[in-house]
Parts: sequence; C-alpha cells; structure tokens
Amino acid sequence: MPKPRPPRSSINLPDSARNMGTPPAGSHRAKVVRAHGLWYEVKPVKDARAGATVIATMKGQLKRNKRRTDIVAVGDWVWITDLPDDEAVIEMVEPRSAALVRTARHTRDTEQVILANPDQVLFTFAITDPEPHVRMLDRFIILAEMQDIPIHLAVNKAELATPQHIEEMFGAYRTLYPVHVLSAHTGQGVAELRRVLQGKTTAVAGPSGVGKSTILNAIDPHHRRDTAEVSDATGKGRHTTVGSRLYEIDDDTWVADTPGMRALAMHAIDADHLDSYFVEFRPYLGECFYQDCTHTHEPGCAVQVAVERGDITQPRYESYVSLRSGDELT
Ligand SMILES: Nc1nc2c(ncn2[C@@H]2O[C@H](COP(=O)(O)OP(=O)(O)O)[C@@H](O)[C@H]2O)c(=O)[nH]1
Ligand SMILES: [Mg+2]
Ligand SMILES: [Zn+2]
Repeated sequence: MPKPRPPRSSINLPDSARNMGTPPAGSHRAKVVRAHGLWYEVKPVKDARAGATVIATMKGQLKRNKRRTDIVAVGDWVWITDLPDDEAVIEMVEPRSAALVRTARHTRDTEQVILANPDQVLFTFAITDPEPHVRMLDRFIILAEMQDIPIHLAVNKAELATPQHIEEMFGAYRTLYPVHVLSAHTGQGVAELRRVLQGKTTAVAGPSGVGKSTILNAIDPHHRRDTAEVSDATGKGRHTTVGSRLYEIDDDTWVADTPGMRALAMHAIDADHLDSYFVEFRPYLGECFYQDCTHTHEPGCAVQVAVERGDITQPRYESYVSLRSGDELT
C-alpha cells in the first residue's frame, strides 16, 4: 500500500488568519500586491477604485499575534477600511490556502512568505547564463510539494543552446512536471506560457538573472518590471526585485515576480516525509521491506530497485539522499 501523503504543512498560517471572524462593517476585500515593511500596497477588488492600489497599514491588534511568519504577505486577501487620501487600515487577513515560503536569512524558525495563496508556481531557470543548478531545482520543488502547490518548470534563454542540450538538462523532468522551453528574447514559448497562466495566480520563482522579470514583461507589456539590464557603460545600476510583486494581468490572472531564490534552508521538512515530496517515489513508498525505510542503504528497498531499473533517475535520487543527510545547499 503506498503511504498516504502527509498533511500539508501549516506553519505558514498566522494566528490572525486562524482566528478570522467576520469582517467589520464597512470594510472591503483587497489583495496585497507589495509589502514595504510597515506598509503594504493593496488592490481593492470589485470596487469603484478598481485598478488603483491603496496604501494600507496593519491594525495594531494584528501585530500583537505571535509570529513565526509574515502576518501580512504579498498574495494575501485582506479586509480594509478606508482612510482619507487613498490610505487604509488592514483589519483582517483571510486564511491562506497555501504559501510559497523560504526561511528568513540566518534563522531556522522564521519564514518569509514569497507568495500567499498561489494556484501554481513556475520555477524558472536559464539554460545558461547563469548555468542551471538541478539540485537547487529539486529543492525548490520540495517547497511547493510540501504545500501541494501545482508545479510548472520554465527553461529560459533557449536561443542560447541547442534543443538537444536543453533536453539533456531538463528532459528527465518532463515526466514529472510540465516543462516550458522559452526565450523571452525571441518570443519562443511565450504565447503558450500565457495560456498556462490564464485565470490563475502564479508565483514565478527561481535564481536571479534567469529572466523572470523579462518573461513577465513579454507576457504582459502593460506593466514594466525592473529587469537586471546593465544601465550604463560602467556596469552599475542593475535592478533586482527586492520583495515579491503581484500583478493582475487580467481578471483573475495574477503573476508574482519574486526575488531571486538562492539558499533555501529545509527547516520545515520532516525527514520522514521527504520521500513523499519526490513525486516519482510515491508509487514505491510503502513497498520497501522495512516500514521505516530511509531508502538510503536498506535491503529490500523498492525505491533503490526503481533507481537501478532507471524508473527513478540517478540525479533525482542523489538529490534525495543529499537532502536526507541534511546537506544545506547554498
Ligand atoms: N539571451 C537571453 N537573455 C535573456 C532572456 N530573458 C532575459 N534575458 C536577460 O537576462 C538578464 C536577467 O533578466 P531579468 O529578467 O532581470 O532576470 P530575473 O533576475 O530573473 O528577473 C537580462 O539582461 C535579460 O535581458 C532570453 O530569453 N535570452
Ligand atoms: Mg527580476
Ligand atoms: Zn526504501
């Protein structure tokens, strides 16, 4: 019997969300599109002001909740009451359906929400410049699998390599997740990706320099996003996205341009559940001789047999073993 999936990690749900009551009279619903420390840009929905963003601060009472996570984050649905001059107060945060998170720098138990309430993630790499790092990709994938967020992969800068090379690097992932081969520069794959995003809220995430902002500009030229274009001859003036930014590219279609992800501490992963976050391991889980098999050295291990048969690829298995042994990737 295959092991059941573990329950979705709930570490990201702030207390304020768990205790959500009725929104106060006169308040209305809005989406957080950008976070600036103590204030937030929010976009009211189905509102006379639709289209405009409003500056909102958090009600004092919300701040008093114990926090291991961001109480308000980009992607959250909040309820606001208006103040004069297009300002507002966040009264309440709705429970999150899921969140893409990373551990805050230098801490093990505080997390930063990259995007709350994603319908899917698009993990983006470049085929070169910078070189793709599949061990890092496997780690990103776990972050989404832990939250049961559907995953798409994008390989950008396709015009810089041969199709054969792209296939060698990413072909093995096609059996696991949809892989979109793109060139934001030539337009290859852009129209197809636009259809994948339609009607959903997507976190576009990956290392910096792979072309996330450029891809979003190609898909939705109405918003100009900061790209890492070198702006003068001295090579200074590179822009990078500081926090996530959410754009509504049409009704119900939202995309988040997220900061470059490098190191991701696997703080919240329970080693005993790690195997179930490798989607191609799932058919074999529960088939091993030992019920508590770690799939690293035990005899009678169905996962190791699948690796020998080639049903699980060697690099993915090595990613699993390395994470299982607690390696930190930087
Ligand atoms: N050759 C090539 N360069 C690209 C492509 N897409 C983006 N770039 C370049 O890659 C650099 C980083 O792009 P940017 O969108 O800022 O990356 P981000 O950090 O992931 O948002 C910029 O110089 C872009 O012009 C592409 O399809 N092909
Ligand atoms: Mg960017
Ligand atoms: Zn096993």
